[in-house]
Amino acid sequence: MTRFKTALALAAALLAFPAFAGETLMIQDPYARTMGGVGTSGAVFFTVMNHGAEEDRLIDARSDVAQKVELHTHKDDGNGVMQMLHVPEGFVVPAGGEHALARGGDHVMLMGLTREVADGDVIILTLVFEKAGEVVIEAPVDNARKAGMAMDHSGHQMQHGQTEGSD
Ligand SMILES: [Cu+2]
Repeated sequence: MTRFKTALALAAALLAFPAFAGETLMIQDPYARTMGGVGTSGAVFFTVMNHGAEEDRLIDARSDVAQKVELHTHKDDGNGVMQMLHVPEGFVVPAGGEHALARGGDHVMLMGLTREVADGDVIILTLVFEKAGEVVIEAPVDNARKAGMAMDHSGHQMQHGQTEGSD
């Protein structure tokens, strides 16, 4: 393997254990943040990519790591204060598109942790989609992670066509 190809293979391997559901939905880059202790709360973030021809909808999430798991979003209350709201109808993932759960926006809320969860621990979460059904994901706890640090796939694209003589 050339060094370049090795680097590409490594980059591909680092693309955060994508979970497949009937080959139409892909859960990209899941991670969680928690307060840590039993009874405290946490949140899980990821991007759902929909490779299907029909839209789907994330309608529920379950995990034994918390007493209650809800789909939440953040909304400005009009006075510049961000409030968290439960979104029982869930989040639409458009056909051929994606929906990102991210800091300051939509997220899976973990309320009342049933055990202590620290950095590096992995939270098992079952996502329920209207059409694709249940998808189980593993979200590593990463409290040090900064917002907006999602993997940039564009750099990957840019390298195509430049493989000649790159070594
Ligand atoms: Cu929340």
